[in-house]
Amino acid sequence: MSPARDLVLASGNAGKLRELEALLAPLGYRMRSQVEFAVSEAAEPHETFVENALAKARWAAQHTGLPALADDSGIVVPSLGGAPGVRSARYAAASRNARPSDAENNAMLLESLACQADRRAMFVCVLALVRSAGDPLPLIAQGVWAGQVLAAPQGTGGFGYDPLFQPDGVSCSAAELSAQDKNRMSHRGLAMQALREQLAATPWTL
Ligand code: ITT
Repeated sequence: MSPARDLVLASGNAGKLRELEALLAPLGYRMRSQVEFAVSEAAEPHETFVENALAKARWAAQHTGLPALADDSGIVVPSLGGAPGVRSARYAAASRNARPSDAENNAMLLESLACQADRRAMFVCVLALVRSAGDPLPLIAQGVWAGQVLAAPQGTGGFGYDPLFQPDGVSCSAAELSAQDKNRMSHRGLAMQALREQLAATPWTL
């Protein structure tokens, strides 16, 4: 049996890390958080999820010398022109360096939608996997989970905007789903499934 390969998870978000670890467990990597290596937060200056995911993966690979997986994700609301989008983590930020709480971001989203009849939304996740900081062929996978923004938060599970998101075909919020059900349906679960297919198809493994 080959020894487990180390893979750095390029995220400081505890909710994401929990979900990614469960989704990656069957792949047999030894997962190491970038926090273990004291990697600082990467800059996320880009307007697209894919560019930010790649920037975060490269940053973690550069600072650890290991293959790295990053997740850039957020909630996209078409009637708000795509906001909060790539700025989901900092939607309610009063200043450039502020990191609002999930409750503050949720309150801001409800306020933004107060006069909108169209509450359709989608969670988006882009995963970027690099074998090294200079990898010329990163693996990129995307998942989209469609639903609606609820009128008030519901449930205590998950993280981020989960209490406000009712997925299509489900009669509760994402925060009321079990961790297993969320991972099976979610943007992150779908992106991971696509990434697994790419990993299985590439002759250039980690
Ligand atoms: P890292 O960059 O360190 O991974 P982050 O929280 O800054 O952590 P993002 O820039 O990708 O990550 O922002 C993602 C935000 O989108 C996150 O903070 C949540 O507010 C929201 N989000 C993403 N996935 C979510 C999910 O599954 N459920 C609820 N909210 C989610």
